[in-house]
Amino acid sequence: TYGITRPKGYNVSFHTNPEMEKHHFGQTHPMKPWRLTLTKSLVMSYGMSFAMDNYIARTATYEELESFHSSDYLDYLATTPADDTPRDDYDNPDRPVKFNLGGSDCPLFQGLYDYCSMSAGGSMDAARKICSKQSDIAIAWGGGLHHAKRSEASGFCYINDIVLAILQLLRCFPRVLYIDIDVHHGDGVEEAFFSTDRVMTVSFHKYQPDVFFPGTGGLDDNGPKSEHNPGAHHAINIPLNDGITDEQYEHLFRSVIGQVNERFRPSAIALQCGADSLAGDRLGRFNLQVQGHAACVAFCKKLGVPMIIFGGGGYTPRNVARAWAFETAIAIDCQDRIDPVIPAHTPWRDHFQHEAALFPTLEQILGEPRNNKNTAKRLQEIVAHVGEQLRFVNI
Ligand code: TV1
Ligand code: CA
Ligand code: ZN
Repeated sequence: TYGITRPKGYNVSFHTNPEMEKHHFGQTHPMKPWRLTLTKSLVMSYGMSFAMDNYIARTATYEELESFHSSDYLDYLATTPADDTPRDDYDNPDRPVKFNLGGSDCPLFQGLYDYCSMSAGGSMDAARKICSKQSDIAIAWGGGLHHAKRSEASGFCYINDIVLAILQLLRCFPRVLYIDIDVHHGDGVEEAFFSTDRVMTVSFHKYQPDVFFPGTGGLDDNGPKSEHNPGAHHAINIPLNDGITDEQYEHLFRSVIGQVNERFRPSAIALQCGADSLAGDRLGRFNLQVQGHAACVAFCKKLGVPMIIFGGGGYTPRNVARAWAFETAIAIDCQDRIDPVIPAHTPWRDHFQHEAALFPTLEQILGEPRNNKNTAKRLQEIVAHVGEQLRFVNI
């Protein structure tokens, strides 16, 4: 291995469930749970596991899921056949679409309920390790499913593991900052905490209503401004155009999160690291490299508050794995000690054969660059708007 040792003075935990990775949304569906297998194979072959506490995630119980979701919805979700049931028992095209379950984005597949409970279990375990102070950073790459609503599936998300994890954090921390760098708007998490001032949500995303999913998250959407809503001004949205670069994104992230941190003083951070904001993503439209994406993780870590790191979107599996493995390295502070060449014994190594090197080198670019439609002027306006919103936030 690379002589990777435990970071000094703090503890990182890594929450996975190998059973989760075996599920399929369908042949052509962009969400590929096996990207988690690729990620873990990199993390393990670099020897990073020795520097963390590794846990197999529990499956979340029905009662735990009920802390956010309605029982009507959960009961319907639970009618999907278990992992060991033969396929044609449920694959019925005449089945009505209820709770947005069964369409092309959120298909009903075999073992769906188990898959959801595993994703949620990992995120809730991560939250509990943070609450008990056994971990300072807890990593749950199988979570981050930010679109799920109380009684509705949406955008490949069925159970909102992030909301469930933040509800756990709120038992032990006065204020939680949620940050979302997935290319899509974190609408489900934002909505769940619309009426509390104990959670501030900040999502960076591509914004182009009627064209790009989910179409919400404009600059002026800062939470319902009804008269007695303590949650007003506690939703921050950073709407972006195609092709944003590392340089612009990092600058924006530092300015926005720097200001938010000063004003809101979070006692814990929940960071959704959707990797569909990387260049070359099958669904995303940005030009971020692993460096730019990972710089967000490094910046949050430096704020020095306990943090959960979730996965999320990410539809070019080899890039997802590279980013999440590198971000795991940042969590344990070994990113400078890792050889850029992929270890020969890495399982699934073939998936990375097109890369000269695994870890970021300067000349290494992910995907064809997209035309950059973000002007410096617009990005300045965004930072100024965030400053104005934060003047309403008093802790
Ligand atoms: C099956 C097969 C489903 C191929 C879905 C892309 C597919 C998409 C598919 C797809 C696809 C979306 C919409 C349109 C809403 C619909 C995990 C009015 C090639 C967190 C979810 C994006 C992103 C949903 C999830 C979006 C996340 N884009 N091929 N579906 N209808 N849905 O636009 O934020 O990353 O695209
Ligand atoms: Ca986002
Ligand atoms: Zn996404």
